[in-house]
Amino acid sequence: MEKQPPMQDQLTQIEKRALQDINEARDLKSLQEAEVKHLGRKSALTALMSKLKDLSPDEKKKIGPLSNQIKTSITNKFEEKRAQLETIEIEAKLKTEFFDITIPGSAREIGRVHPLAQLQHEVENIFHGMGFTVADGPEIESEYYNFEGLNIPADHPARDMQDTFFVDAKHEAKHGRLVLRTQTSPVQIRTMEKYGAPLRIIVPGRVFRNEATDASHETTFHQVEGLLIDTHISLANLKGIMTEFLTELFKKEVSVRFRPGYFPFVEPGVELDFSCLICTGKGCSVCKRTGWVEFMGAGMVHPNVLKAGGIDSQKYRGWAFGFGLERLAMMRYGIDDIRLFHSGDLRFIKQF
Ligand code: FA5
Repeated sequence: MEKQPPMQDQLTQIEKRALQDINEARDLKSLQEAEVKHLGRKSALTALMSKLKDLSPDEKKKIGPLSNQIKTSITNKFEEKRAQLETIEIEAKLKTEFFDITIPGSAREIGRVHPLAQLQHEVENIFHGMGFTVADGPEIESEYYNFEGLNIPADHPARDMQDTFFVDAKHEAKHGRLVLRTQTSPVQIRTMEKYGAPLRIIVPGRVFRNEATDASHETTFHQVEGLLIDTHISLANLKGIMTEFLTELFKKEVSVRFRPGYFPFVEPGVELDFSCLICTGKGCSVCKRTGWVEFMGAGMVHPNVLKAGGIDSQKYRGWAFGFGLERLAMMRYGIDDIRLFHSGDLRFIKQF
């Protein structure tokens, strides 16, 4: 049988081979294999240590601690190398994998309510608090509801006041041609037909006019219609309601005034102005030095309109109004161009 070198030399050899394998291991898998080979149950080191018990006490004293020291040293080297390889493998993975956990997350943008919608909700809340119901109607409307029912016959010059988009549909509506509604007033007749009197509604909604656009005119904009029908109603009620509404909206004392105005569906018709909030009535560029801001058209509902809505004009009276939501938002937020609202420009929208 071949004579074994002394145990001390065997241990030095074992350590040398183990360190060489550790050095050469290029990945965690080969390192793991080397670890089994050099520290596992079938390793030369384990075999050698199992023979320690057969040694003489003197040799045991020498070889025992030495073998433990070598085992610890090899174990530590494996640990060191494992840590190194793990770092290398993670870095390699991060380079090739799609998901890099070290990149800071991209914040999710939170949307916000459009300024017109915000204002519309406020308007609805205030009127709701005064007993008004929110109603709506179709944006594609018949000529009857948009004009005739509102006391504007086909040959009436008032048709020219609201340039109209006609819908090129083959199907003829029951009440004349189809139009994009030019105002929210057709909903007056629709709600009268549906609910009768008494009635207390507001109608916020989109309307369309075939007009050239500029800083204060859009082809698509929003109106808020108001209609109150009951037995003892006068313009004094309208003045009170609008003073309350504007004071609540602007959180400031606001007064209103009437001027004569013409709309075929009201008699008498008025224009309602409110006191300028910028100069509180003294006169500034916003109110064109008048101290008053033009706000809306209104008036007592014409008996022909009550009749069209199926309401007894001998028993009931009422008033109606209509204002532009964009123009109100412009005053409220100091916006100088109406075209910004529908521009889709996020720099504008994000300011609200
Ligand atoms: C009307 O549309 C009437 N239906 C209002 C009314 C209702 C009167 C009930 C009496 C009784 P007018 O055309 O003035 O009226 O429009 C009402 C408001 O819509 C205006 O005061 C203005 O604020 C807004 N407006 C009108 N045209 C445009 C436009 N091209 N762009 C933006 N806003 C507009």
